[in-house]
Amino acid sequence: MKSKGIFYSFAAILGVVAAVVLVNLMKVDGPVGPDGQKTKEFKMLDSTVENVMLNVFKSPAPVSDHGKNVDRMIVFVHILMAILFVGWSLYFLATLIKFNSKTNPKADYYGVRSKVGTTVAEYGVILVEVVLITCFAVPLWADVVNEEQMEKIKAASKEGKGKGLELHILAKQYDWNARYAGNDGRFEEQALRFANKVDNPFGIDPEKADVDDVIITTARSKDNAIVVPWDRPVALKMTSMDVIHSFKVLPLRVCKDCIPGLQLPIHFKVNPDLLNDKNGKPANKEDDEHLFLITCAQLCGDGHGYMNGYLKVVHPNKFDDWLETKSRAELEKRKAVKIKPDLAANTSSAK
Ligand SMILES: [Cu+2]
Repeated sequence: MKSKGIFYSFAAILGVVAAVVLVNLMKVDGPVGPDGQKTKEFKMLDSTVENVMLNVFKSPAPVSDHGKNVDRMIVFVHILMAILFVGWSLYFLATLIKFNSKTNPKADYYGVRSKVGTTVAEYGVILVEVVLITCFAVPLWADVVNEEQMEKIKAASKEGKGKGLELHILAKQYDWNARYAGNDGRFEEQALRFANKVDNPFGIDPEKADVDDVIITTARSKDNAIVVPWDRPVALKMTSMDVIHSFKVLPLRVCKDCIPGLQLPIHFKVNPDLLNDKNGKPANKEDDEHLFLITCAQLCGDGHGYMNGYLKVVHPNKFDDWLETKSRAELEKRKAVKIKPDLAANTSSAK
């Protein structure tokens, strides 16, 4: 009996390993990734995945490099859940009919004797779930929150050579705020004593004149959107000022919790080849712009449903111009504010 158990356990482990290896063998060479190395991707079933996402789930097409991987996970999990729903429903109905009180007036302590069918079903579900987790979910998660990649993007953002962008996202009831390092490539230090929800959510010293961080507060209007470039890796560092929110931009396939006290990472790259206009034609020329809605994916209070914002995706050159102008304007604005009290003092002393 004991050796039989060991044999089954061994066979189960071997089966799982074989399934994982077989699924991974289906991978073919994909496009070059942000680290300059060729990625591996699953081509099989991709047209089905795309079809289900666009036509059944009515989702917008993904525009980020990792978007396809997220779609695969969504579709595969839904297919598994649909099979389980139908399977368990049929099993439930069969049980109701087979073991009704007319044919079985007395309850049977032992129940079903043969367990082959249910055992095969249960181990089949475990096998599929292990394949989903190891072949799709874990690699995807490791890819979008890859620490090494995050550090590379941050370093590139600091150098300011246009190879990466580090962007800080701050959620609060009920809007989205963002901060860029500005022309000096350096994020100004934050202090809790300066932070307030009205005009200084990031807690920058209001007395400091040499700060050129670009801050977008309440990205609620299209003219005040959070701007990112396409074809450039973007590393987000996200947190919240009050309760848990979740930053979600559906076409980017980015959805990540913003939790008070934590700085959570996620990175993405918008693929210009996936950017189309409303008629499905490529829209990645220098003057093209794409406006995506930011929504909150965590119930965060009575204004949760209205917690929307805008994210604008533009050509990298346009982005560089925008950031430079904004950063310069921010510096000048701060200097002007810093000068004002002195002017006022001079005026009052002249009186
Ligand atoms: Cu919310």
